[in-house]
Amino acid sequence: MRRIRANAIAILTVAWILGTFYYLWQDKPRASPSSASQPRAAGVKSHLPKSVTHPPRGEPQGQLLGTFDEKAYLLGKPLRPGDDPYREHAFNLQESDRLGSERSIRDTRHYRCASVTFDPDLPSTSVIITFHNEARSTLLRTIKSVLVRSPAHLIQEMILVDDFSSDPEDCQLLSQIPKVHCLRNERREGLIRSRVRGAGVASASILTFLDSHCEVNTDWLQPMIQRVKEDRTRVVSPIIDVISLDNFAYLAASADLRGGFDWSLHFKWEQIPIEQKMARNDPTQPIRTPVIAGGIFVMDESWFNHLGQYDTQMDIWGGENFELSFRVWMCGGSLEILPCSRVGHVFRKRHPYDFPEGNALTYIKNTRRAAEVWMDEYKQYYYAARPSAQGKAYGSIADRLALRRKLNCNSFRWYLENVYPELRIPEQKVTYSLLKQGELCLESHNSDSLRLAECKSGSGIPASQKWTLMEPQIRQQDLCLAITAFSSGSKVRLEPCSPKESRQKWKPRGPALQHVISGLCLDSQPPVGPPITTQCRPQMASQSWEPKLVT
Ligand code: LR7
Ligand code: MN
Repeated sequence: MRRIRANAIAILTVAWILGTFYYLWQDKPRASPSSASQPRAAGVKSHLPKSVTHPPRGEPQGQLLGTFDEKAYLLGKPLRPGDDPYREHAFNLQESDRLGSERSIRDTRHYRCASVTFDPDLPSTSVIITFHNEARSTLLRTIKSVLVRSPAHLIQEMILVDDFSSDPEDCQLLSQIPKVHCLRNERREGLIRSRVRGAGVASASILTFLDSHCEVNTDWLQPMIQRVKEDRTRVVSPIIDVISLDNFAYLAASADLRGGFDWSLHFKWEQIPIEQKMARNDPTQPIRTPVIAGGIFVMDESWFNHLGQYDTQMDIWGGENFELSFRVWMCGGSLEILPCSRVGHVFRKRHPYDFPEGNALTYIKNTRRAAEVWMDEYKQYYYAARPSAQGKAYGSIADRLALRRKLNCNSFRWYLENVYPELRIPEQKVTYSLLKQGELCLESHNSDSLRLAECKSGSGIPASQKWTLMEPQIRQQDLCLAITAFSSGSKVRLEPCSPKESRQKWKPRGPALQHVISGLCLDSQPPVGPPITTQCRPQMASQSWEPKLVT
């Protein structure tokens, strides 16, 4: 009897110690963020690949892949001895091939995620994966992880969009797997148009986008479908774990990160603001994010179409995640990261594929389109951070501006105030100048009218003589110089600045100031009366406005 009691106590003690360790390990503080595009892995040991694999839940292995011959597929493209394993894919192909089509990975979620429950009647999803020359082993592992780690009834289909890879069989053969369909582009389109094509044939009411080198983790799908089912305007993504590009170890990413960016439109992971972090008493709750990384997210299909899918004039890679993120927030939706959903992704240091127009030009074209359509007057900070973007071609944005009007979206200012107040607005180096004509200066009076008056100097310069020349605007605080009619002789006055107002757009022409659309110049004739616009004759004294910087 005593022996039994002693044993029971011993067992309980061991269980208690193990439990405490498990708890501490799960709740341990996470590592600080990295500013690179790869999230810093949390302070846990990597899960090095093992040879053991769990049998897929509910589905016998054979039925899962149908007639697909996995061995033949993988052996069809072996890495030849002596070849650089990083050359073709910018990750270690040898390691990826060694892992084969499936492996077990550590469940990296917070332990409390395991007890979260979901509606029994969640809608199913179409999974869309676009790829250009993906390695067979990573692509197959992506697909198989979805089939193995998702409840079968939630996967309506998987749509592969082969973006004109060199070998059409990479995709074709995979369509022997039940539920897997393959579309092939007849020319290289880039991931944006490829995703739109995939979404176009999707039959489920919810779309799930994945990169072609992912491994989804335990119960990754249900939290995302649940949130979108409750509110179709939510666009949700998982925490993106890190699959090492060298040894393919699966590493847990920090759960305290969200998506952010700087003014050059460079994506980065950043810490959740401290107040939000303090308020988080439930680690299973969603994290609001200003932008998503872009590759892995779930979105209601009708909401995707209503919001205008993607900007299909963006090419190859880059920028579409900003365009989508701004659009979702500004047009009535929201973006979330769901900590109970985890998907691993192979982060790379370089693009393994070519950009027909060059990498830099393509990124500029795409981000310029996002900035021009969505960033209003704040686009000036984008140009200031990326001066090389100025003057580069970006095509017509008329359709996207029309879409923005039709959807009646909020301003970028609203987005900054409500969604991303942490984004620091660069200090404006405002320089003032007088606009001199001989001894006289252009001056405002009675708030909106103009006249010429004797120039003041030194500390005696009144605000009414100080102008800010921010092409195309000529400003005094929030008021802008504007014509009142497009014909010669138009009165010129001050009115509240509006970035789209063409009556407020000017450019220098020699010593004269020319109104951009009418082509007329600011003229002080009649001599003492208020200035008007007349035919440009920049040599004329009455059209000459000499800027003189003042402090
Ligand atoms: O021409 C192309 N055609 C394609 O189909 C170029 C690429 N692709 C495919 C490619 O095979 C891959 O499946 O598009 C996908 C994304 O390309 P990657 O994996 O080379 O780029 P990435 O991982 O750096 O991509 C991140 O940023 C992109 C910006 O355009 C997209 O939004 C990607 O989806 C996005 N990936 C993720 O968000 C996963 C997490 C990484 C981060 C941060
Ligand atoms: Mn990727």
